[in-house]
Amino acid sequence: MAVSIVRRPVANAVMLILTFLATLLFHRSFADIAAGASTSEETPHRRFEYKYSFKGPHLAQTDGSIPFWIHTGNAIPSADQVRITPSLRSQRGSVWTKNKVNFEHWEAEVTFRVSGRGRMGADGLAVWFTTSQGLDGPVYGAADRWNGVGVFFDSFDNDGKKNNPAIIVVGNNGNLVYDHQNDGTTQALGTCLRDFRNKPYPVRAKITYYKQTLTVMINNGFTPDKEDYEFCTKVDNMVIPAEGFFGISAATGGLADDHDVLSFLLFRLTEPGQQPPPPESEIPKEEKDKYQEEFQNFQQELDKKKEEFQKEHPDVQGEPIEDLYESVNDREIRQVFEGQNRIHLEIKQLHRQLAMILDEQRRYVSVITDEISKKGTNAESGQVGMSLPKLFTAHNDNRNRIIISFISSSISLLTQTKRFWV
Ligand SMILES: [Ca+2]
Ligand SMILES: [Ca+2]
Repeated sequence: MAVSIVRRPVANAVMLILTFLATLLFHRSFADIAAGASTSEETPHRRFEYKYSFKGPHLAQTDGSIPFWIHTGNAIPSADQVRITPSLRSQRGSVWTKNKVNFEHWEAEVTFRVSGRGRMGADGLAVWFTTSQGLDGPVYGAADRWNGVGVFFDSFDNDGKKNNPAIIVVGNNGNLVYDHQNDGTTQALGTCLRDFRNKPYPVRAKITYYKQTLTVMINNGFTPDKEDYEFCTKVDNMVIPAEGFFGISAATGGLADDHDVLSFLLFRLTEPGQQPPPPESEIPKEEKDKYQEEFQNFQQELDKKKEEFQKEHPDVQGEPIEDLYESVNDREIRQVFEGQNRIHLEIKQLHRQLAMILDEQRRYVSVITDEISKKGTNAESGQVGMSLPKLFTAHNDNRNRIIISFISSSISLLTQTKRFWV
């Protein structure tokens, strides 16, 4: 089945709007009567599908494979992520579900990092739902002329329009050749500009296909809040193949980024009021035995490490072993954050001090100006100021003006500095 956008005639659109308004009015009055009616009626049922998902901390098995997934090209699975491409030139890699997914509605959550030392990176990362696994090819490391949909995280600005990094949705019925030179803009069904490279926290994409609408939500990786999603784009009336493989691919070019995927979680969505189908049948015995063995090995290894740890650190009791270690990425980010926090605190402190100095300087100026003006008035009225400080005698006037001018210019300088720090 091909991807297509259903175009409705204008008359239908008017009817739809009228129907929508009527429904809305009816719904409102109904809601008024049945106050407190649950909104959960509108929320689809969501079930996690482990056979089409992966995540750490034990993502890859000891033989380097990912349960229920295959990986190709330069992809390197490890315990807590899959490096789809390392940051080397001209790399391509991908991961694909072993089996086809045939859910009518679904939601995929992808957590990833695209990181590189360059101000610009390349080429990008793609999330796929296609009728066959695009194991290798020129479209972000996967095959061209795909049948299905691709959501592309395009880092490199091929057409030089300064509109990358960007996220675009491109559908294909198997005939389209991807327009790389224009960053796919001539074929995009939906797009949004988001800089997803080098973020302090992993970036998250939530791709939902529900009732023929594909929605892309993005968590831009600025906060640790996993649910901090923003709307990116939506494609209505989108028909995608009834069955397909999920995949993630990436490629580098002359410029290169690390493209790391920390997790891919798939959920089956079921319309409210409909019974979700029973979970899929048991996994084959062969695979089950393999996972069981893997699990036992892991358990033994863990017990051994716990024992060793407790022998070496008899004073640390009951602390989970995972919490005592951090990955290289975690450590780098923690160090950067600690450094930035210290700088931030220093700047705040400096800002406070500047504000105090400014305040004090302003008070001096106002006192001196007052005294001078008093002195001027006294001089005019012929009263020689016995009460004025010696500083303000006539021969000091010139010096006072110089002091005021000096303090005023300091104030102006300090104000500018303060603005700069803020
Ligand atoms: Ca591009
Ligand atoms: Ca571009």
